[in-house]
Amino acid sequence: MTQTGSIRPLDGTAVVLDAGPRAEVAALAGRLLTAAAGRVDSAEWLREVRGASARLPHELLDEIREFRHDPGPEGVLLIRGLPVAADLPPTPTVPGSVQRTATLGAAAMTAVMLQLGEVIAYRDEKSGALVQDVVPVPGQERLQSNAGSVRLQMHSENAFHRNRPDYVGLLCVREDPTGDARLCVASVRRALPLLSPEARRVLGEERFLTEAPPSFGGADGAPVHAVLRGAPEDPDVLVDFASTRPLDEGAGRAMEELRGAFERTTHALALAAGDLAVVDNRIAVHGRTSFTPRYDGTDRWLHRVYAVADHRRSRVDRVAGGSVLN
Ligand SMILES: O=C(O)CCC(=O)C(=O)O
Ligand SMILES: [Fe+2]
Repeated sequence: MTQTGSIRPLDGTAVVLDAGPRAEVAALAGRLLTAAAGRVDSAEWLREVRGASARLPHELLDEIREFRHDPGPEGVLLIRGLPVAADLPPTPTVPGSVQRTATLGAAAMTAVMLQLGEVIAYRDEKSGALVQDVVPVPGQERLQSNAGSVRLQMHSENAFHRNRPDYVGLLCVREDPTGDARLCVASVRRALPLLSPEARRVLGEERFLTEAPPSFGGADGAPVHAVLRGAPEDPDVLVDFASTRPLDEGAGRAMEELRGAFERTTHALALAAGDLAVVDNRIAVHGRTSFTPRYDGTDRWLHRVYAVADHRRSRVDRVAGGSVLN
C-alpha cells in the first residue's frame, strides 16, 4: 500500500479559527512585525513573542494546552486559519532559505510554538535560524531532505540528535499549486496495535543505529538505540526510514513491519495557506509525498519552527544560553 493510498482526513481534530479569533491572532502577529525591529533570531524579539503568546485567543490556548497534556492518538495538532502575508514574495529557490525578519506567519506560528515549550534551532542546520523555509530546491530533487521533491521517507525529526525537538511546527504560507505534495503524519499510538508481539519486542531493544545527515557535518551519530522506548503499552518512537539502520536481520524485519504499520495509519495532509501542523516528535513520525516543483516562484512554501518541552536539558549545548544548539 502506498502512503497516498491511505489518506485519512484529520478534519475531526483540526482546530479551525473563526473570524473573531482569526482577527485577534492577526492583530497580535501584526504588532510583532515591528517589535524588537522584527529580528526573529534576537532574544528581544522572542521575549516579545513569548509575551504575546500568552494573549492568544483562549479557544486556541485551550487546544494547545490540551495537546501539550496529551497529543491524542494521532500526535498532531492541525490549526487552520492562521494569518499569512497577503503580499507574499515568490517562493525562494535557494538552498538554506530562512526567515530572519518577522512576517505574519512567522510571528503567529512562533507564538503557538512558545505555548508548547521553548523554540530552538541547530547551528548546523539552515544556519541556526529559528524560522526556516521548507521549499523545493533545483538540483536537490532526489535528496532525503525537505529541499527534495521525491517522496520524503517517514522520520522522527533529527532522530540522530540527543536534543531533537519535541515538537515540529510546519506552517503553510503557499500551497502546492499541483496539489500533489502532502505532509504525511503517522503516530506510534495507531501503529502499535498492528505490530506482532515479536516486532514490538525487537523494536524495544537497542538494535538500531541512526547516523547524522551530511548537513550536520562532523556530528557524531547517535549511539545504538531502540526504536520503541518508554512505556511498552504507549511508547515513544525514534526512527528515520532514510537513515536508521537495523543492526541485524531480526531488527530489519521488525523495522519493515513498523514501516507497513505506519503506511496503513498515515494521514496525508494537503496543507493550505494558514494551516499549521504541529507534530509531536516523540510519538509521531512525518514525511512528504513526491511532487513536481516548477521553480517559478509559485511552488509550495512552508515555514518550520521547532520546540522543546524542557529547555534546561539542552543548556550544555546552547551557546550563551541562547536558542541555537550545537
Ligand atoms: O515538506 C514537508 O511536508 C515535510 C518536510 C519535513 O519533514 C521537514 O521540514 O521537517
Ligand atoms: Fe522533517
